[in-house]
Amino acid sequence: MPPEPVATTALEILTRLGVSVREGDLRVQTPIDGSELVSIATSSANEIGQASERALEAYDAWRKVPAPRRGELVRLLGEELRAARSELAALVTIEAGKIASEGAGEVQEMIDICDFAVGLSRQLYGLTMPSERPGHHMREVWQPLGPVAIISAFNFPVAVWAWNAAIALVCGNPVIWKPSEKTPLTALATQAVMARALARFGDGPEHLSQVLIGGADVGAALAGDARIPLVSATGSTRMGRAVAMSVAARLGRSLLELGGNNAMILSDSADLDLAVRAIAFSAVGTCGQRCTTLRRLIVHEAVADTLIARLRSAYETLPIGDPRNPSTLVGPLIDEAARDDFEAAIARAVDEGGRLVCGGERLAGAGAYVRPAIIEMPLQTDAVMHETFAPILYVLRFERLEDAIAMQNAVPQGLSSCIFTERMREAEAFLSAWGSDCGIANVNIGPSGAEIGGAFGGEKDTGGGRESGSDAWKAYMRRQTQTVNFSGALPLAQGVRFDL
Ligand code: UN1
Repeated sequence: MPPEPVATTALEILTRLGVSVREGDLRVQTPIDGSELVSIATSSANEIGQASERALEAYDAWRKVPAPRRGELVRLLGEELRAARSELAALVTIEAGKIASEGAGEVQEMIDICDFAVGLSRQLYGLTMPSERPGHHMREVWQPLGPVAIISAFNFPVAVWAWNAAIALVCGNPVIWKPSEKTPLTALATQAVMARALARFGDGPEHLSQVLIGGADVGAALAGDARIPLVSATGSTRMGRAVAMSVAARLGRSLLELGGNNAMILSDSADLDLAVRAIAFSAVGTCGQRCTTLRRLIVHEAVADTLIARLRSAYETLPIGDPRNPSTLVGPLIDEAARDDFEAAIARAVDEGGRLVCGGERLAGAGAYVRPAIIEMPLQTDAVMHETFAPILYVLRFERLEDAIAMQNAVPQGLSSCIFTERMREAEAFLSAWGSDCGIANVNIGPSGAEIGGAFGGEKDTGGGRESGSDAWKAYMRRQTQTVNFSGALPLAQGVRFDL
């Protein structure tokens, strides 16, 4: 019996999750075979304008709800996500083309951040400061901020929303989500899961969590809307720059998580067994479509030939194909345009003096499947400086660690980085103030697959924002310094006298 068409499964999952799809002009296709799943309606200009107004109304009520009670909503969201885990994961695989285990991992990431945010709802701590004036006290209180717009990319179609939404909600802020126009179905499914949590919660305000479907125009409208104090955007540097300029023009706040060009420095002391596994996962996992994907391997001359040979044989046996098949490790690229970019980047790198070690071909048949490529480069040419969202690994050689670190920092992006070494001095130099200039720096771990507990983001063209764990929540709140006088007198700070 032939397998069921992908669209049938997708629609079945949506029905099971209680999502009713409004038909329209936006063609949603599955990267599994490039076929159309459904055509859905985009949000009208009127709906986009209304969303901020509605979010402001929700904000008015939500900020009055005690933070631990707000945490209860996020706890319920975590429960509902656990219940919908397999459906949502399967939909991520169908719509974004992630292999089954990564689809499940993405939903797990949502659950993890919910758990984190529930705890956080009782820990939105501010400092107290000693006042210089007698009978006064000073303290810092973190207040809700207002509606938060979340612009997310196709490659983490649901987890990135959760990083932002779970935190924003406990901080007292409603959320408006613009998912990638390539992955609206997973967003609608997540919104249905959220609706269940809200129904169980009972008295949450309407429109606390909204979704707008559409392209760059929707993002631009949100970025320019002064009713939205924070816009959190994930995607390309080009998109982020446009959002940042529009938000800055109205003196709003933006939180940007943009392109990466992540490197691994591999010392001659490195454990090669470990390194080969880490390289494979971080360079070809998600078909090279993570912002944290390993794109540059900076390897010590003494081990370069051995390592390249080992990588070549590991790449030769990579199971590439239908991401629903449990033995597949490399699924498809998101679409044909991404495959064109992959091929163009390889041609450019070869033109700039690169030697194609392996891969780079397209696979026959439906869907944008490719063989991940390894290219040895003489130096960091334009192709290497540029983030191509596809599985291309550029290999560069070094002799002195200082040169490797300089090379690793010489690109415009600054998201994630790592070193493989068994030498403490090398590891610590890499982690020092004159080491990696990225937001993430790892030792003996690849650059991708971060846990939610840390602050996630990077510097330079990556945008400078931090999401997810640690104290990233502070970006979603308004810091207020409060001074209270209980002295009965009116002493002025700095000893200033102003006696009437
Ligand atoms: C992204 O690709 O936009 O560290 C986010 C990782 C994931 C998040 C990636 N936890 O690879």
